[in-house]
This record gives sequence, C-alpha cells and structure tokens, in this order.
Amino acid sequence: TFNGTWKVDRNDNYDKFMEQMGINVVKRKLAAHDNLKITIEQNGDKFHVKESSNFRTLEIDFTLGVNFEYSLADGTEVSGTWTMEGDMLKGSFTRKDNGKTLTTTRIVQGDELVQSYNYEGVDAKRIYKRG
Ligand code: MYR
Repeated sequence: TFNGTWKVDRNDNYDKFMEQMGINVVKRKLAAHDNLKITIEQNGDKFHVKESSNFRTLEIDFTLGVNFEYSLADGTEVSGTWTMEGDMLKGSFTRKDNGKTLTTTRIVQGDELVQSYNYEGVDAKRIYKRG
C-alpha cells in the first residue's frame, strides 16, 4: 500500500534529470535537498496527496485514469494521469510549455517508496522512507 507519509531519503541521477528539464544549477542545488515529504491516502481509485517541501505545501486529489493539472515546484505546468499497473503507479504528464512528456512511476519496495522519472531520455529516482 502507498498509504502513509514518505520522506525523501536519497536521489539517483536527479541532478541530470532536472538539468534535462531545463532547471538552472542554483535551483537544482536547492531541489536536491528540498526535504520533500508526501502523504498519500488511497481510497479505491481515488488518491489524496499532501506534499510539503522547502519550496511549498500543497494538496492534490486525483482519480486513476482521469486527467488532472499539476504544477512542478519551479512553476512548470503539466497535465496528465496516474494509472495502476499491478502494484505500480504509472504517471504520464505533458508539459504545457513545450508539449514534451515526463513519465514517472511509484512502487513500494520493502520499506521504501521508489519514484522513478524519465524526461527526454534521462532517468532518475527518488527514494523515500516512511516518516
Ligand atoms: C502526486 O501524485 O504527487 C501529484 C502528481 C505528480 C505528477 C507529476 C510528477 C512529476 C514530478 C517531477 C518533478 C521534477 C522536477 C524537475
């Protein structure tokens, strides 16, 4: 289950990924240590996610398979969907500024939540622990 509060523990190739996203080095340095914490509440195909970091706090609701809008911490607007494939959440989000697609997955592995990201050929991961 995805339910619970998750705190980022470590990143894998996240700097390169953010660079591919066009984020400048100053913001990347801050984002690498953003203290991101997400609280996930799943009820069937409905999700409520609370996000807090050094940049902001926000809450978002989405339903699997239903398109929604989201703004990344740097203000980049995307729209897309999460779907569930087996035990994995799969997200596909299109940037409004350039039409390019960011894909992401979430899976619980042992006591960790692993979120992977892909944008224009660059893969990254952020790994969370329960907190
Ligand atoms: C949520 O489930 O937490 C809300 C929807 C998230 C959709 C987009 C996730 C991609 C975030 C990428 C951040 C990378 C910034 C360069």
